[in-house]
Amino acid sequence: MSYTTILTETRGRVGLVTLNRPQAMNAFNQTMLTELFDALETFDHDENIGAMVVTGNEKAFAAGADIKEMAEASTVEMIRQGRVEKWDRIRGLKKPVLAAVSGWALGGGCELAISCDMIVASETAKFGQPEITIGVIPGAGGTQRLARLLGKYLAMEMVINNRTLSAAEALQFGLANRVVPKEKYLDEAIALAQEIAERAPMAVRMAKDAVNAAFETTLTEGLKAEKRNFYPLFATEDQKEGMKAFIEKRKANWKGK
Ligand code: DAK
Repeated sequence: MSYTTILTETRGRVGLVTLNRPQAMNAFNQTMLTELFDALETFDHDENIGAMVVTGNEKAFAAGADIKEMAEASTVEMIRQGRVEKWDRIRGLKKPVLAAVSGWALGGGCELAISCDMIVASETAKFGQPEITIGVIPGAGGTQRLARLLGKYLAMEMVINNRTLSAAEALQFGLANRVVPKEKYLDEAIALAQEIAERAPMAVRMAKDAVNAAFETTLTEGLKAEKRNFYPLFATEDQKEGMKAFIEKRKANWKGK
């Protein structure tokens, strides 16, 4: 498929999507949003891919929604464009998605990063929700996800008062898995994704789903969700192979079934 606002490539079993509107700090216009989710869904359906990485460039992961595109929009137009539904598409992805973040991750850019399953950040990464400075609030999950990830007070400060987190703060407060020098963040994210992509595919899928259940529900319901994902794995060939390989002291040969 050919895209105009993103680049896609595969590296081993990793599908890489690069946001590519550098002239606008990778601000999301409608086309880029659609292309991003189309590309991720294509990788999600590809058996040769085990994990995805989303990245921007060194200066900007993404500076949020394209303010110039939506400045004159009415409420009705915003609703008709189905923006909320578009953002929901990332929640439907079954395979892990890693964000490789350098520079600005603002507004929808920060919301994209925290919609991913892991974040590898460069030392220059900066996370923020500046919507309040342009008279709106986050619309792609920022208020909810940041409150769950960081707790009420820091989330409140970011959303209400445009507090930006440095990469070091993101790591300290649990908003990044790791922070690495800016020359290495993408390689590091791809290497991590590759490691995950080489694991038993069905187990990875069930594990992702179970962890995500923790953000949706009570402990009791979450534990039920975990059990629902645990037992079916004993119906997979990979469970037999994984345990046999352990006993035979050899590397497992996953089949993805
Ligand atoms: N939109 C459009 N253009 C942008 C942009 C943005 N968000 N961010 C940067 N640009 C453009 C700049 O206008 C400039 O264009 P030219 O003037 O060269 O034509 C170019 O990118 C370079 O930017 P700067 O000259 O400003 O570069 P600096 O290094 O000085 O500053 C910056 C970089 C990222 C700190 C700054 O550009 C900035 O503050 N940008 C705006 C950040 C922001 O406010 N982001 C939040 C946007 S609102 C929804 C879901 C989500 C959303 C909405 C709805 N639904 C589900 C309904 C999300 C909303 C948002 O994200």
